[in-house]
Amino acid sequence: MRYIFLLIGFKFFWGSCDEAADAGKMKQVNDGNLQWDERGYLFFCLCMGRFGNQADHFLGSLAFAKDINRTLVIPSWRTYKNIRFTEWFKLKPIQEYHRAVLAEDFMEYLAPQHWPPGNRTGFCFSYTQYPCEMKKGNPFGPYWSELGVDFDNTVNYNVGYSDIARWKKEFPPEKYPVLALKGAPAAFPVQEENRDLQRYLQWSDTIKGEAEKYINQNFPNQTFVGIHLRNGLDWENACKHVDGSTNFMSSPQCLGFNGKEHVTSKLCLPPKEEILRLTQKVVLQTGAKVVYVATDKYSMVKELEDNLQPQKVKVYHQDPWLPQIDLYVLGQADHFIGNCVSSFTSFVTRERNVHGKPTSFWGFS
Ligand SMILES: Nc1nc2c(ncn2[C@@H]2O[C@H](COP(=O)(O)OP(=O)(O)OP(=O)(O)O)[C@@H](O)[C@H]2O)c(=O)[nH]1
Ligand SMILES: *[C@@H]1O[C@H](CO)[C@@H](O)[C@H](O)[C@H]1NC(C)=O
Ligand SMILES: *[C@@H]1O[C@H](CO)[C@@H](O)[C@H](O)[C@H]1NC(C)=O
Ligand SMILES: *[C@@H]1O[C@H](CO)[C@@H](O)[C@H](O)[C@H]1NC(C)=O
Repeated sequence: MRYIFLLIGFKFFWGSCDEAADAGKMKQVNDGNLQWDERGYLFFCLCMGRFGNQADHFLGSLAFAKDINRTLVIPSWRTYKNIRFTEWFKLKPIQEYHRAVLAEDFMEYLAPQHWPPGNRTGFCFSYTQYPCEMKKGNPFGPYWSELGVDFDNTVNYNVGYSDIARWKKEFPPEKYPVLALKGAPAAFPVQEENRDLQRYLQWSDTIKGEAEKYINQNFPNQTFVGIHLRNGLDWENACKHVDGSTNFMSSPQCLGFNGKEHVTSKLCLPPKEEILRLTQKVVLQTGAKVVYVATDKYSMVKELEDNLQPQKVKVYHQDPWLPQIDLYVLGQADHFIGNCVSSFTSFVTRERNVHGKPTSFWGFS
């Protein structure tokens, strides 16, 4: 009975203020609409890396929440502060996949009664009895503090995230209503079988609106090639030692998940000639007159435009205030060329796969 009521509660709410919720302005529910779920909750911090890494972890954790049959407390994204999930993505598609509630709403409407201060247990993955310090370091401390969480005691676990039976047995919801984990219960990079969960990450109207506005003001209705140039100093350093390894960061997205092919420095940090060559090849194939460049550092606009003069191509680069706007535009391109090692690229690749759009990678054929 209780669960039926819960479903009706959500449904009613979706109908009534979905658009406002998408804009991230309105609360997910009004008090009283959100019912406690006796099947328990999964709560954690997306505390590793920047957005690309966090998105990988988010998808694996979403699958895990469903597997252990607990409601997902959707973590805030982490920049230098917590970002409510709905600022960037819609809530409803996630809930179509699995029961979920925003972390901010969980804290406001459910925690005071059902997970009160004084009764909050944190869980750390550990093989030994290493102290479980939930809030030690950045972003762990700020993440929980911004949500108003302090921990009263801790538990160490060494159960793998694929061992669902053991999770259910060792951590039943009757005994542990809220599993608050220090890190995300997921692999990096996201496992092959979870890549398709990307379909439930649908851009908020705010991100969509801003990115579409840029497209419409600059190259409306035109065929365009989107490219991702990951070439900042941190990346140059990361790529120095890749030669010979079979698995490096997000490289399985092009090399495959069984780790047979080798990562090369050309794949990780493609030389300029490779960028000019492949972009021109794709421009000729698609007949595009527009190339859109997203980068963390150097956009190569002049070099690209000079090289594409015979094709009369115009090159755009906006350096948006939010990286998510670049991600959106790259997702819309008629063809995308990305960096196979980058999880930022991987986000775009997965989204494009969901919609059957083609992707190529620098230094890879
Ligand atoms: N706007 C914009 N920012 C980018 C671009 N490429 C990288 N960045 C920034 O750099 C960050 C890179 O970190 P991740 O998103 O985790 O992706 P990654 O390429 O796997 O990099 P590492 O995590 O550093 O290994 C992104 O989140 C952005 O903040 C880009 O094309 N455009
Ligand atoms: C989830 O838990 C509920 C309550 O224990 C149970 O009835 C239901 O079958 C479970 N669902 C799955 C998919 O395990
Ligand atoms: C407090 O925690 C214990 C064990 O973790 C749990 O059994 C109990 O239901 C919790 N009480 C409340 C009010 O959350
Ligand atoms: C782009 O195409 C749409 C529909 O095909 C049309 O409504 C719109 O006016 C076009 N925009 C421009 C700027 O040409």
